[in-house]
Amino acid sequence: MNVKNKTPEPQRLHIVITGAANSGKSSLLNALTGQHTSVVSSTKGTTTDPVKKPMELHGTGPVIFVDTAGFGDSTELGAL
Ligand SMILES: Nc1nc2c(ncn2[C@@H]2O[C@H](COP(=O)(O)OP(=O)(O)O)[C@@H](O)[C@H]2O)c(=O)[nH]1
Ligand SMILES: [Mg+2]
Repeated sequence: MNVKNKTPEPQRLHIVITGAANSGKSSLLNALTGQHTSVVSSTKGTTTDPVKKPMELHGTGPVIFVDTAGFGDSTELGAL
């Protein structure tokens, strides 16, 4: 782990991606990080638990992106 990644999670600016199910939240996270951080699927409810990705933002410093399940998931898994 390099020095930049040593900032503990509570001290990082949290940037949370929220919105309706299937609206492209996970796609946005992957675009922002340039990595396949979160699974993208046309199936609602693919993201269940929050997916966290620590990053260093130029001009901002240590942040953590959080991808969420979102709202309006009417599937059986969403109900859980
Ligand atoms: N047309 C279009 N489809 C998108 C876009 N972003 C994501 N998708 C598609 O929308 C579906 C849901 O994307 P996903 O990122 O998993 O949404 P999430 O449920 O909000 O995380 C997938 O089939 C993606 O390929 C976009 O900007 N345009
Ligand atoms: Mg998702």
